[in-house]
Amino acid sequence: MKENSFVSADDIRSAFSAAMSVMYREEVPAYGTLMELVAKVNGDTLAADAALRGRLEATDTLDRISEERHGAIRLGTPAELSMMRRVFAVMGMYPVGYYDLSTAGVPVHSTAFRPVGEASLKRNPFRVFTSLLRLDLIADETLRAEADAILKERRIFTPEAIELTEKAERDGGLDKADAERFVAQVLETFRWHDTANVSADMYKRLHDAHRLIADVVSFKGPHINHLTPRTLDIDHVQALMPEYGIAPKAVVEGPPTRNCPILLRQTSFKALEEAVSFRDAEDGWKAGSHTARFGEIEQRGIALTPKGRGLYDRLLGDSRKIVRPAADGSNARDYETALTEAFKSFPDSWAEIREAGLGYFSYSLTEKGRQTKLPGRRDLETLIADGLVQFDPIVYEDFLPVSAAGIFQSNLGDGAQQEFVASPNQKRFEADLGAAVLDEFAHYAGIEQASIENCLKALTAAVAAE
Ligand code: OOG
Ligand code: NI
Repeated sequence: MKENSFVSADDIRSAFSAAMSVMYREEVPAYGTLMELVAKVNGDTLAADAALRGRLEATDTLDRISEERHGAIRLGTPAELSMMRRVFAVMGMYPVGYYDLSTAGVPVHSTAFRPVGEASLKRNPFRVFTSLLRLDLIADETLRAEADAILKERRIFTPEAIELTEKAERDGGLDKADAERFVAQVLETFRWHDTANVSADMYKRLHDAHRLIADVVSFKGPHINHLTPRTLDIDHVQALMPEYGIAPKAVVEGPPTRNCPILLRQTSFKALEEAVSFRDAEDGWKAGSHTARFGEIEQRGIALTPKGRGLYDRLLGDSRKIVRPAADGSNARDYETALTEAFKSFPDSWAEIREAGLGYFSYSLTEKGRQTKLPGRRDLETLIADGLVQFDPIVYEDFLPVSAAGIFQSNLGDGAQQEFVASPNQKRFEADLGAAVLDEFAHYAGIEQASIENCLKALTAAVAAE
């Protein structure tokens, strides 16, 4: 096969996220409503803020501003996870970061499959937050063995999806016809099934162990449980949700509203109760319901260094010691006040954030810098002070475990909180995945360092070129 006939991984990912969006809007009409609300608020925000519009025009693709940025699935077995890794690789999505949710009472650990290069992120940043169920955290040994046996029986990938993944691995890509088939076949894995794999009795036992265990074990596949478009004003969308007939979760997860946005803010509408059928003894079906699927929105800010992240975690912890957000929203205002108060000690200008070493920045030459030739290397701070080099925040492309736990919890039904013996287990996760996850901090540090090197090289290369 001619190499130049391959569709790029970025294009396959874009086609996949578009197809998933269409499918999910059909499956969950409230999600379509959320998309409309997001598009409207983004439009209003841009109309009211010419400076923001100008900035986004320069750095983003404005017509795709309201598109999905991520989704999430929950897998049941190591084999499912490692196959999923190979499928996502065909779409240019690689595992970044390790998230242990057991500390927050959710029996899973996770990674985010996402594009990593700047060009790929710009083309389409779609990621999938992918969790693996921790059966080892089910205390009841009989139930654990039963759940394991049920999961081992199911096949979440169509034979054609597996064949096409193998073909892409063998040949180094897929041509147009194969790429289209690949997207359609992989979409099947994410589809909702309203007929369960188990009896109503088994569902109840799994559900009693943890609602999430029931969600993973009871169905034929890892239905996409939410999609998440980008909003330019998360507080506004959160406030407007009720008017649009959708019930928001109690509080926005992550940092408070700030001048200089940091990390990631996210909120969701609560998962819907949906009709499902369970198997009964006579090979018939018994009516029931299941709650799993919702819609979310996100707004991203600067990626923080380990020092910045440490400060973020501490301040978030401090505010939650004062007010723990209740699931029913009764103390939402108090929580917001405590959060805003706590984050007053997090610098709120790019210059201060940079000087304190709290965030990652991308450095580039100013107009003056482009016209300057230097005889030798000078240190970065002098170049900035002399107006030769400027800096822009690097956007955080990953997730936050405390926020993720909040999103999980609000969608598992209020009051479903359970305690587990916390045991982070990255090595085991990576063995199950069949690969190491990329370290997010090292990744951002690498982008920052490369931008500094480019500036220094360009400034001295000007002399060499004389
Ligand atoms: C995943 C929740 C995590 C996020 O945005 O933090 C997540 C799930 O509910 O399966 O998507
Ligand atoms: Ni999410």
